[in-house]
Amino acid sequence: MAMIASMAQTVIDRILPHPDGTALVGQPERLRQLADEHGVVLIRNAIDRGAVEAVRWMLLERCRTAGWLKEGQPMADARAAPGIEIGEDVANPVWKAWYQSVQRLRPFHALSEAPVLQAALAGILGGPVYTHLRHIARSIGPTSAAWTTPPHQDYWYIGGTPDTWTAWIPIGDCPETLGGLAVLPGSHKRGVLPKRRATGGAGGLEVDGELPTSWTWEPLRSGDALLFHSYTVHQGRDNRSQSIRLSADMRFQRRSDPIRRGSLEVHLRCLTWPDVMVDWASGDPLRAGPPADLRIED
Ligand SMILES: O=C(O)CCC(=O)C(=O)O
Repeated sequence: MAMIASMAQTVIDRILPHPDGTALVGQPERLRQLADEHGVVLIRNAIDRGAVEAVRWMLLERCRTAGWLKEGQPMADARAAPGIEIGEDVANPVWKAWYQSVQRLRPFHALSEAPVLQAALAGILGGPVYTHLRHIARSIGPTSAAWTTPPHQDYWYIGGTPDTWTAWIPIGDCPETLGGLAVLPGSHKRGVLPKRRATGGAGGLEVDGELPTSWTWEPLRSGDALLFHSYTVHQGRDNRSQSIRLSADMRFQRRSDPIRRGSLEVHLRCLTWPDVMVDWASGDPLRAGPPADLRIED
């Protein structure tokens, strides 16, 4: 495992609930207003809970193969093996094999197509949605401070249109002890913020400068989706439990807006798409590449 100096989450003094758009999915204009105001919207039950739990099971089977689960415990609890450090670690062949086998799971990618999630995004974006292909899965183990994602804007990594929204999707219920994701509401109105190299966590960059200390966070359940704009500052919260936290990041934009080519690749280029889809049915709609008129930028 790579050794990274311990770096926990940035100070959070006050925790507010996320702006909740669940009841507004059928009222796109009101949902868009909420999203424009805060840059973050929680949609409860955006995805069928059973579908998320099925993906959780597949990820946990792969965690067991990786040797990350404590023996003799119910797999559903995701109890981590003692002393194990788990986080995005491309240099670690065990993590890489876990990640490649997760990327090959069609049901994982299919979570992005959930009808309520898509309806919410169509409302927020105000037009037909294009779903990026680079879906991210995250596994964060206990004593994860070194792996906690620092405060950042997704735009730094995604580029393309700033009007890209990320869905952070817990793959399993995410109570306080598991950490999850905290968001700085309204920060999308501050444009692109200065950044510096971070010592840990996914991505390797963090906001350079003082940040307010009131964040939104709340416990999430399988099926919920936390949506935020690509300028919205957010950070992981430390996993203080004994279990592994599993989650996904999926991105969406208006179909008519430009997209950076990297958003169409397999995350971290850990595989090629033909390798990912090798066992998927030939007529599977998820096999379709981007539409010919998508405005792809390098
Ligand atoms: O899940 C996490 O720990 C952080 C995810 C995140 O911030 C991101 O992917 O942009």
